[in-house]
Amino acid sequence: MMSCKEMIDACLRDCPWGMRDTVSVYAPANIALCKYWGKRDLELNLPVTDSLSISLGALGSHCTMSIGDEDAYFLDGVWVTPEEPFAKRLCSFLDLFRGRDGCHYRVEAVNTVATAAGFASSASGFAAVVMALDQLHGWRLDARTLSIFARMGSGSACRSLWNGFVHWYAGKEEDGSDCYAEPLHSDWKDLRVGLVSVDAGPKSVSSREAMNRTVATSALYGGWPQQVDQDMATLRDAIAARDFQALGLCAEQNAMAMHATMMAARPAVLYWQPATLEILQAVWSMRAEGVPLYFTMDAGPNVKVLFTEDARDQVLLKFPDAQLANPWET
Ligand code: 2P0
Repeated sequence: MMSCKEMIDACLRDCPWGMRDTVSVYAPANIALCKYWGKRDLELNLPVTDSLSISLGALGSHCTMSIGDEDAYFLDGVWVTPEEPFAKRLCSFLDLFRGRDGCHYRVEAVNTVATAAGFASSASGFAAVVMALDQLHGWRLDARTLSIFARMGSGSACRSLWNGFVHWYAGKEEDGSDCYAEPLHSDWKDLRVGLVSVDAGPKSVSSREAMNRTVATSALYGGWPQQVDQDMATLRDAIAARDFQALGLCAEQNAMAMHATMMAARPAVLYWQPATLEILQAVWSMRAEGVPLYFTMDAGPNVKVLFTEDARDQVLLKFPDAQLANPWET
């Protein structure tokens, strides 16, 4: 079994090793329409199944990175102490890249996605760090390799290198060399995502822990890979045909199926709060009244709604505090 470090060293063997002063990059956050839920390799973040996401355009992570005398990390303008979990996780990720001389990095990350509203995205953060490293050192890696590197920071980060729809292939190789994401060509410009916040607080169970516990203990996990195969095909067809009803319904059902697997874990993982359920029911009521609106949910109590631009006013009337994203906005 190959480690992250061995894989990265192999990819960088023939690359130049420059040292630009400072670089600034941006990566969008992404929301899965067909979820990544379960790993076949915990170190390399290799998933059990494919997944498919939509990016959040201008909602994501700006990252300014430079070479320094020692590591220093700032999140939304605030210095992050080395003891904080965020700093530890970022530091061990950067350890994979420091080169022979063991250089140090100053990282300033600013999230435009509402971190304080519980939408903090490790996906856009790790994607931005990988893009910044590539530019800082002048590696000029292809997008596939950048996606593989981002995946090692956080699985869903491999989908955060592009706008629009992105397909992450689970692959079959033990070293993960065929496990990367790719954009899906689509010109569906009026599609929108709204982030509806329920709880800004930290989660009681991390998504990583919830995923691993579900795979290890949930009697319902066995049916998940087959469901994903069907949903991936449905979503790809819906995107090709620009069939919003098919896309929305499939995304909604996929999210519910994922939550069902974790509720059957032992001990159970239940992220929903009373307000979460109220939002789901509000979406169903609006749909019954003829508004084409669907939801998806990740490992947390917040809800994401899917709609097209013509329903914008109705969405904002119902969810005035929703943060809206245009997946193709740069
Ligand atoms: C997703 N989630 O597809 C799924 C759906 C949450 C629910 O990817 O352990 O932070 O870093 O690979 O990417 C969140 O899990 O997990 C996630 P790691 P990650 O968006």
